[in-house]
Amino acid sequence: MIQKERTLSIIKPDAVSKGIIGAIISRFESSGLLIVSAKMLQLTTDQVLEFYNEHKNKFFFKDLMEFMISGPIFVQILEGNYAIRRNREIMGNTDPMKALAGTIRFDYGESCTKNVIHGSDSESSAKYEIAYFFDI
Ligand code: RTP
Ligand code: MG
Repeated sequence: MIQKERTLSIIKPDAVSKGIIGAIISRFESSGLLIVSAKMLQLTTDQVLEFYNEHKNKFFFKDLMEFMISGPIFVQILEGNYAIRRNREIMGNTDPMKALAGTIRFDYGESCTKNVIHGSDSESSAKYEIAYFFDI
């Protein structure tokens, strides 16, 4: 069955500063996920609070905030068959130590905070997050 979907992906500041944007994008493309729009930007504290609002009271939020404003990010819309689930599979577990071998976070992640990449986790979050960053 084919279910064409779009999802939001963010290459986080750790990955941008390591110069692995290209390596990560290659993994999307070789997994059948096409980049339909992309841009580089730096988040403000207000934007992190808005974007990660569900986590604002969690113990890790301060670290997440400091990390996400620490440098530029690369944001993209990915499109493909079951793109939301497929992207989460390619990313791997939030904790790189628990991620499966061959996933992006297993290969490049340093910690639960510095874990390289974000991906929408449901159809509703994909819709919200795409609209948050793009006018399409
Ligand atoms: P994301 O939203 O970034 O795609 O990651 P995720 O769904 O795998 O994980 P989530 O639970 O939504 O957490 C969002 C981000 O917060 C940081 N985090 N740190 N120190 C910790 O235990 C911890 N837990 C989460 C990570 O940067 C995570 O991606
Ligand atoms: Mg999440």
